[in-house]
Amino acid sequence: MLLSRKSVAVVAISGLSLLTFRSSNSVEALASSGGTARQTAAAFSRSANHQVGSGNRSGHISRSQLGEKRAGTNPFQSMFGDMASSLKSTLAGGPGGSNLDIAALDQKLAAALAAMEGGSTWDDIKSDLEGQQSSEEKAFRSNVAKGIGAPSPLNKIRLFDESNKEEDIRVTLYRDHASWCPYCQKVWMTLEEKRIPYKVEKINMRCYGEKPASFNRLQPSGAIPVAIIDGKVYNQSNDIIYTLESTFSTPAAGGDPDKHKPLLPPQDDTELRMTASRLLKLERTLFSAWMYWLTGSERSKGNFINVLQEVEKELTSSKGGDFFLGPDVSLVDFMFAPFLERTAASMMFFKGYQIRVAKGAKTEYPAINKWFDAMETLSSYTLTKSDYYTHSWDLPPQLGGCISEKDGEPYERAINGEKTIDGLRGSWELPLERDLGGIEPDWDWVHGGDDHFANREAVERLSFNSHNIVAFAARGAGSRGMPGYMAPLSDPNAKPNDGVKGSVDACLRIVSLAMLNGTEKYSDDIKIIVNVLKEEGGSEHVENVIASLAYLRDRVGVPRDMRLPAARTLRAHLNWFIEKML
Ligand SMILES: N[C@@H](CCC(=O)N[C@@H](CS)C(=O)NCC(=O)O)C(=O)O
Repeated sequence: MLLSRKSVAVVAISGLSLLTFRSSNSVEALASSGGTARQTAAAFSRSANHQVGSGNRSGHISRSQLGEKRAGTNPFQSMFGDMASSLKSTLAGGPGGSNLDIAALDQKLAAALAAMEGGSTWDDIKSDLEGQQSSEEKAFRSNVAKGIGAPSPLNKIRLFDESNKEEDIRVTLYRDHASWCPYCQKVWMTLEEKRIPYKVEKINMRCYGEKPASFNRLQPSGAIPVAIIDGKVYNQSNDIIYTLESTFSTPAAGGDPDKHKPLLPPQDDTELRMTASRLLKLERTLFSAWMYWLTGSERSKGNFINVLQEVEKELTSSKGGDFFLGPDVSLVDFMFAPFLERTAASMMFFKGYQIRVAKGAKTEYPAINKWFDAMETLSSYTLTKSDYYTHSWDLPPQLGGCISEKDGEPYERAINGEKTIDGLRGSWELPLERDLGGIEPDWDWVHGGDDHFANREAVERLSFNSHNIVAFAARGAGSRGMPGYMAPLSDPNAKPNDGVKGSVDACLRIVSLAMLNGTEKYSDDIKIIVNVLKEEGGSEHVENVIASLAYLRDRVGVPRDMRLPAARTLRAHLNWFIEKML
């Protein structure tokens, strides 16, 4: 039985459509764009050896250690660990193993599903969903394909509105598949905020895959982002951003006032331009201070706090608004955003140091909190925004490891879905605590008074691509791929366990229906399905189904697959089903 317990190497999912990642050799750390930070990043770069099996260098955590660590904190693992013996003894023996008649089991499942009131095929689920969706939600896929309406990480093309034509697009952005790269994020936000039409090419980071030869020819270092603007290749994020700013800086007369809006103060506002340039230096200083503490010891904490307080001071003195340069968002905010976001997530998880708090909670950083609130009013930001869980698992493979301190442990458990901060129950358990118990305030920006939107978003992603998602989840009970990858949640070469697919499909249908109509409504149906799984499948099969659901749950990435509230509700509903099988 292959649980993800030891083999945390698995594959990431893109828009819950499967990617085929390939092997990786080494990777640069989150390199910086200049000054002290460049030296810092280069040092991290050297310490980051992303070959699988590489040892523990400079105190960094090796990939296998990361795997162990994930195993130790994995909510399923702890649940399973606690209950493994009872699972074995209470499950009806059943045929199990290689004698299992999968066709007969799948037939029984199909009969049980067919008997469900209201229908339970994926088509039934889609029409149920459609009956609940707003007109904007209904238009989601067609808008994504056309590149209009609300932005999505799934966009391959972005026109904003139908007045822009595909043949007139002047910019192609190469950014990473998993939406992990902070340098890509700042370019992505700039394009969105300035409403510059663009195309997207998605490229693997080395910690989870290989890059196509065509990309390596364009960018021999392999680093992302790269952009082609009016036929010219730019391969540094800041060069891309400044070229976008200078090339697309005049708002169209009489048209959309945000189109090509300037994101830097006018030339003649020397004072504000000087402030901007001081702040850009501060951003790199913060980056260095963050890197030193994150990948090092508590000795670097004092310096980090000093720099963060300086950022707080700058934001407090910003005139007339909550952004760095006042009431309007600027490039300064976009330079800070990817790093402040990762800083808030990683300092909580690895160090137990809280920067972002829930609304109304006490904080030493009120201006930074207001800045986050202001950023979350922008679709250009919320589009690209990740969650603490995703960051906590994407940073170590990019950096060659992060160092955990004892104070971080309760937060790490909560972010990993293991236990709420009060330790009383699972943090990925229904009903979900708001703001992850005050650790990760992240609901208001998508709430809009409609709490159910997150469930609909998760069901949309599952039902649109259910076939591939089932196959993906079945890797949790399959075999690990060779070669492996530095990113502990990625393994493009993993093989699914075909025998589990029919059962996983059945579970995901119930999970989707429960997200649409409430778990209560399915309390009898879930018993029937679980009974079939246990009686026809036996204990080994049930373990495989559990492993598959847990595998999927742990690999829902934000923003790549869905927004945070949707990811949280999906993770919790998968746990709801898992618990019923234990
Ligand atoms: N100075 C570059 C840094 C870019 C960079 O370090 N990118 C990283 C990802 S965050 C990269 O592409 N690393 C190689 C890889 O992961 O494949 C810029 O500002 O664009």
